[in-house]
Amino acid sequence: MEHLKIVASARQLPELQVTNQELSNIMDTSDDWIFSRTGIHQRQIVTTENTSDIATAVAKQLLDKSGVTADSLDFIIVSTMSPDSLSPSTAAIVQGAIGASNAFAFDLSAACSGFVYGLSVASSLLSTRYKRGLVIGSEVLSKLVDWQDRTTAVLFGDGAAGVLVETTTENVGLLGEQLRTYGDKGDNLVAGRFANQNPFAGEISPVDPYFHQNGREVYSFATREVPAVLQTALKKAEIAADDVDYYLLHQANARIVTSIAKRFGQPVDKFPTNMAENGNTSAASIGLLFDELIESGKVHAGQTIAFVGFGGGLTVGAQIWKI
Ligand code: 4VN
Repeated sequence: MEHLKIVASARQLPELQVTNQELSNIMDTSDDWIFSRTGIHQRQIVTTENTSDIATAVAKQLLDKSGVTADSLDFIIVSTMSPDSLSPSTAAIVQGAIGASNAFAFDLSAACSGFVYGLSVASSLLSTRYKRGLVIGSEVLSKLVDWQDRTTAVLFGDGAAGVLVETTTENVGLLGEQLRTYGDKGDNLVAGRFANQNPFAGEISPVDPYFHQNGREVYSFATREVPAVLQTALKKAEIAADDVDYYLLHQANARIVTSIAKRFGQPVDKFPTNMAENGNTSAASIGLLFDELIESGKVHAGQTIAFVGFGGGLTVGAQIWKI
């Protein structure tokens, strides 16, 4: 039987690092205020790149690391809530930039769950007629942030990360998953509401390009929903919570990760974090964390790893992988 293998991972962060201290020079905030509430010390912010640029850098690294050619790719999925444009999709721009002439490409919009939802779609594609593809989370959230709003501007960072996945006969793969969407709660995390300027349009409200969240609601959604969804994913995978080596959660907030670990009854050191350095990078965060841990050798082949995304939609998704 054919299985699914993560062949390579890669990440790309913009060069400019912006510390909490530096933010406190441009808005009324402080390192202590930000760090105590979120676990974030700094983030990377683009100066010239767009979402497709950092995604393309990840795609090129993935090809280099796995030693495959661009024309051998069957598909490219870019999960993002901050695309360059609605058309062309960010994935299509990446496909053109790397010359993946045999690949179809499309963006996936699932906010902070984008990486997990993207891997789910990839696994379905690979179980039918395709053999190899890229799943990349790429975000330039600094475009969506209201820089006058000190309650949200301090939370986010820009970045991209992804994996090359292909079919294999090795005994690895996606063992189980649970994806859920709660559209009735969607107003708790919004961004990118355009106006309709057509001559027949009445007023469409609310119109607002910027990111807004009801932090308290999203926080309690995450701490309640993630343990439940994770439990179901484990059950489907027929794996005990103790047998998972690491739980790689969306890096929204250090306190959320800690309370999920406690509620789930697993040691906090199985829940590594990197929001201190990267801030919240939405669809890029799990891939960034995965690639850092692969690079350090902490995560390696043979382990059982959980990927857990949660956020805008509201969406949540958990996957159990043998890598
Ligand atoms: C998922 C989550 C969040 C999120 C929610 C709340 C929150 C991030 C609320 C309390 C506040 C500090 C910040 Cl759980 C965001 C996304 C979007 O990627 C996804 N921070 N906080 C405080 O004052 O303590």
